[in-house]
Formats: sequence, structure tokens, C-alpha cells
Amino acid sequence: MALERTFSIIKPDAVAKNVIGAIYNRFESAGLRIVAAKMLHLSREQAEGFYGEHKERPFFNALVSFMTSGPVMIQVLEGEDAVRKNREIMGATNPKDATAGTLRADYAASIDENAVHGSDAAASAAREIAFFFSDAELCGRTR
Ligand code: IDP
Repeated sequence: MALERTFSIIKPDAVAKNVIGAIYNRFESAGLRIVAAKMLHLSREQAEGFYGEHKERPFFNALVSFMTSGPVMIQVLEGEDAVRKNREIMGATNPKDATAGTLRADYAASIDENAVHGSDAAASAAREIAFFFSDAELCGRTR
């Protein structure tokens, strides 16, 4: 299978818990390579733009407030089957439903504050990567 890229966010709750390294270890242990990364504090405009598809959902304002409440770590992960693999490492959106040993089972407190984001398909991965990174910032082997 060809190498694939996916986009990941370590959300403000997980950054506050000081588990960036622990989460990176999970990615690397699963064979995913970090090919771009930066820490930033999202503006309201960035968070609203990134989560634009959820604009009409009742939780949209709470989601934007949470995502702008503190710094996040964003990264591009590269590897075989990266989109699906990262979703598997993350676990279900609601940590109550997340399989034991997944990031959300281990680090998320609730569906509102659920530790990580990961693209759900190759097309959304491409869009989300381009939202935050220029081509020149991507250092993977598929470049
Ligand atoms: P995902 O992050 O697992 O892909 P999405 O459905 O894309 O889940 O939702 C984006 C984010 O919006 C979730 O990670 C979660 O933080 C928040 N969210 C989704 N559904 C709900 C909900 O029913 N209540 C509160 N927050 C939600």
C-alpha cells in the first residue's frame, strides 16, 4: 500500500495534561512518522474555519471556545494507511465509547474535550493539511 498522510491535532486539554510526548509515542509505535509539526494557539477565525462543516451543529460554539482555550499541537502523520490507522489509535469521538488503550480512552474527559483530532478520510486530510501547512513545511518521504 502507498504511503498516505493524515492531519492530527493534540487538543488544548491534552496539551494541558502534558501528554504530547506520550501521544507522539503512540503514533510512532504504530509506524506513523511525524513529517510536520507546530504548536499554536488557534484564533477564533482559524477554529471556525477549520470546523466549518459543523457550523450548524448545536455544539459548534462550545467546540470553537474549547479549541481556542489554550495551545494545540498540530502535526502531519505519514505512513501506510495513515488515515485509518490514526483513527484507530484515537478511538471513538465519545471517550465513553472508546476502546481501551486508545488515546481518547486514556486521555479524554468527555465528548467536548476529547484530546485529539484526526482526519476522517484522504480528502479531508488533504484539505486540513493545506489549511495549516504549506507544501514546503512537509518533510516526509512522499515529497
Ligand atoms: P471526530 O473528532 O471524532 O472526527 P466529529 O464528528 O468530526 O468527530 O466532531 C468534531 C468534534 O466536535 C469532536 O471531536 C468533538 O470534540 C465535537 N463533537 C462532536 N459531536 C459532539 C456532540 O454531540 N457534543 C459535543 N461535542 C461534539
